[in-house]
Amino acid sequence: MLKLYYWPTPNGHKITLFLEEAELPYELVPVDITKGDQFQPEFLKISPNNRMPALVDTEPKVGSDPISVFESGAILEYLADKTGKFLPPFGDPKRYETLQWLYWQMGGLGPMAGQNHHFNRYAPEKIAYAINRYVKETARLYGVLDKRLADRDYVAGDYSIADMASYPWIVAHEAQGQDLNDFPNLKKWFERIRGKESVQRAYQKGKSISSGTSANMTDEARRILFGIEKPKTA
Ligand SMILES: N[C@@H](CCC(=O)N[C@@H](CS)C(=O)NCC(=O)O)C(=O)O
Repeated sequence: MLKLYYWPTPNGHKITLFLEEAELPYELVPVDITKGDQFQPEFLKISPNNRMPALVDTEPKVGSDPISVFESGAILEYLADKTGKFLPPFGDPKRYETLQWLYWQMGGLGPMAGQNHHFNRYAPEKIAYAINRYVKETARLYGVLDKRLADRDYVAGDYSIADMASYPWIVAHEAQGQDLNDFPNLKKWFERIRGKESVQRAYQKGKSISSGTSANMTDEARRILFGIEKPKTA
């Protein structure tokens, strides 16, 4: 059985996109990061960085001990290798084309768009320099993806883990201060992926776990996630 430790955020959605597209059976284990579940000792044993998603495979292909994996990019790669889907095999040049875009997302688009969300939505003060920095950097990265998609339907040829990693971060484009009309190839790609039934199912699964949006985060959640203390009332 595949147990996915999950909360419906962009990094969580990446993995349900894979599981739904591959039609694999899995169990969702909610990790409510707004309540501090990510700091529970049992969870830290499989995800020492106190972040979700994390995956436990109780029936690995090799050996009999369960395998646990944290970091969404590593989880996507694990699932691709386990199933032989959405990532070409070892030695195939297409594998490295796919992986370079996966790591581009992990090291670039994800962290930059994450900081964009933070300074635009959650930071207790609106710091113009930080907001501009991350909105501009997000726009630059959207531009890179747009250019890449000029002559192909998906980031690395066929629909792959590289697309699954980037798509959830484009979903929140408005909150990131981006207009998809400025990125026509990216917009077509976005609509192509949004139209997939597996993608609809993945996002529905997310809603069944939590319908809350990050826009209405409580003060307690801000404290847990960002160490932001409740503003003192006079
Ligand atoms: N690089 C990690 C990032 C994971 C991550 O940042 N997860 C967030 C939610 S999107 C989280 O669990 N946050 C909990 C916390 O900050 O305490 C990955 O891609 O898996």
